[in-house]
Amino acid sequence: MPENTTDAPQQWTPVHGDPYRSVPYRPERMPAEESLDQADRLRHRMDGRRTVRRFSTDPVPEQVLRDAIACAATAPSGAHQQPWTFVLVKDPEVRRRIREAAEHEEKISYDGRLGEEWLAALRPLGTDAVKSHMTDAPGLIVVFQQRYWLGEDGTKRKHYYVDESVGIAVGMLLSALHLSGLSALIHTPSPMRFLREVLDRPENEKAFAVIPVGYPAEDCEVPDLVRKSLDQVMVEI
Ligand code: IYR
Repeated sequence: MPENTTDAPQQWTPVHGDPYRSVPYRPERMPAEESLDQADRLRHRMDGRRTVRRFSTDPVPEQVLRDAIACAATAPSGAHQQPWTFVLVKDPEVRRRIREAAEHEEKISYDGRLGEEWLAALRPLGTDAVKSHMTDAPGLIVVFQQRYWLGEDGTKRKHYYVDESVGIAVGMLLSALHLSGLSALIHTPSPMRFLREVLDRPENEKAFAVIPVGYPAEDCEVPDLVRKSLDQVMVEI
């Protein structure tokens, strides 16, 4: 890698910062005891996360949502292209329009588009086409993938590993929200084209997920699910 940008190839710009220059990275080494303790506590806190479909309308501190989005935006990404946009939807009218359009698509899906096998897999979750969480939950975050970079003059440049990058970022967002005391639902209305129109996003962006955020309703219940044990999901060789 060249040490400075002068003769560095620039073909995939724009970049943020100067990845051709390296800077020291010396995070303080955490003592093993503390590491074990942190990991064990984190594991249990994360295990307490549940997807919530019934939300209280109580407001959440908006800054928590911004901070969680800032956490998500620290995710690693292909070629550090950071191919994501997080839209924090506050306007109740816009939320109402998103709900209406999502319910329209979901109704078609639940009425048969998903197919019998998929509908059977969803049945135990009790989901249906009614998406009241989109207007009940006080926060709504819509995540878009930037499928490619689009310059102001219309120039397009390929983005790499977009699904992986945005998937990781959304995982970090859900973790940050949970660890900040909020509950969320990851919702993937399909097809999602309407979101680009309703939220007036550019042509290079494709909706990835709609995430209502808030506190569980007082009478909220969740399915009695059991997670796979570590033995079932991990192989050590
Ligand atoms: N997108 C639909 C259906 C749905 C699909 C899966 I996979 C789920 O885990 C839950 C729901 C909906 O949001 O209702």
